[in-house]
Amino acid sequence: MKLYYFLLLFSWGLSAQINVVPQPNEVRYHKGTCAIDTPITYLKDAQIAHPEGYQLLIQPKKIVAKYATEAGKYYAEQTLKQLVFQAKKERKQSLPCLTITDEPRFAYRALMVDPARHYWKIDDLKKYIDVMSQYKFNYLHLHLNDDQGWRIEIKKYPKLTEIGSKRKNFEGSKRNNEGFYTQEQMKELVRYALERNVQLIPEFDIPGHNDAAVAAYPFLSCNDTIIEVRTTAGVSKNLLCVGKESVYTFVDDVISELSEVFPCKYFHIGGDEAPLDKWIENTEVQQLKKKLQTTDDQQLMSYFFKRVNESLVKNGKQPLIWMELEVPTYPANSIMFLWRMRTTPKVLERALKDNFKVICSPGEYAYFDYPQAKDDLPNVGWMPTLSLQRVYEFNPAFTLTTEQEKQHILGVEATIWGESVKDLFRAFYMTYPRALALSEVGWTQMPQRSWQTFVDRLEGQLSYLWHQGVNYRVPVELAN
Ligand code: TNX
Repeated sequence: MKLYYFLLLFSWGLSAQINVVPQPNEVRYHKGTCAIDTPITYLKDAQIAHPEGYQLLIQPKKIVAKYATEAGKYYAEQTLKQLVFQAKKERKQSLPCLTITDEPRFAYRALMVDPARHYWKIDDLKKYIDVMSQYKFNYLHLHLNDDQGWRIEIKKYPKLTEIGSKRKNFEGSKRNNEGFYTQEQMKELVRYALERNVQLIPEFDIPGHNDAAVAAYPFLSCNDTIIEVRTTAGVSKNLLCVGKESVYTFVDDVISELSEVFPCKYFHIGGDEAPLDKWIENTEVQQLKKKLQTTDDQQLMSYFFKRVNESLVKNGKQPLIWMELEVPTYPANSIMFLWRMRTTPKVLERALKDNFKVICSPGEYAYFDYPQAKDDLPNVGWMPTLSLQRVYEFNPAFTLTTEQEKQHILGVEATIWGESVKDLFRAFYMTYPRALALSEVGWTQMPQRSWQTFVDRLEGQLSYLWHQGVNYRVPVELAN
């Protein structure tokens, strides 16, 4: 024990630890310091094997950033910016000499926002991207439609936005109940994000969560149901109808238009929380079941996604899906989201058996719409608490042991569901500091991760956010 303290003090005295989030995977400290206005030499270097990898060399008279692609260059800059901020905060004129050799643990590191539940202005999405990209997140998943709103222009179906983007007050609140993005605005946002190494992934959530689309075009539902855009949270039964050819034409049209707007190869098609009641009682669906020679209603979901996937493949896209364990099969090229609480072992077992890749977004670690402490916001009765420490403890490899098994994990994503996230101010509050922990979950190898050093770096990072005008929750429980 004593030796441990001695070593700790000794190493602290030798070189104060740098404060970078996510923690770089290799840091070697050298003697000496380097003035913070020293010019930077940028070197494209084929030796850097990982497309997002970089090397940052800080030497007494020069700073060199080496990278293989623009992504690596951007990340070298983000690391350096944090080092300079830390030095200035500590009122130092110099940086410690060191060599950082860094690359991500996972290829996919994402956040999801939900402008369907509460509309976000484009400028707010830009601000959100600015901040996340500093922490080396490389995908922003946009949940663009839900029962409570349709948010993207589709030229062939103008009522989606004329009708579907407006609703009465949501659970009594008057805030951000209306709005949508034109395709031109979204294309500009795509470019803006790419400059920060963030790819935008559209989500067209089907067949469930579609009250807004059905309100605009009743033919999309099984019984041509007349409804309004939903004004409460919860799960709706007005699914897009699996038994109508006109639905597949609609889906194909929407996918084709969105594929033009979003160049990313990934395309999220939802798949969550689809109660089949209205399918089961519909005569057209019953005929379809006969044709498919099945008595299992969930085979209808498999059939639906098989058809939808034809549109995706045609447009050069690969499906991302909120996996539901009761759905017997999904298209072979799908990437499945692990999201429901208490389903991790079963989803992993199926990933190994059916050989699909997984994005880990489990409720236990990655639902950032949940409060960060007991009695904190949002005060919604059913939500469990998701603390900063718990997010930090997340290891997306779970129980997988061999390298071959671990290959199934593509990465991580936190979801900021929008029912109680009414604006950017609240979204930042829910996201930070938990996204700092998640950035390390996605980027840093396990041996380099430590809750204790994360806590030590937290104050400096919160100050970095503060200087950018970013709202966050102060983790008061760590103050003792
Ligand atoms: C479930 S998670 C949903 C969302 C809600 C969320 C609230 C998922 C794929 N579906 O529609 O916003 O719970 O936590």
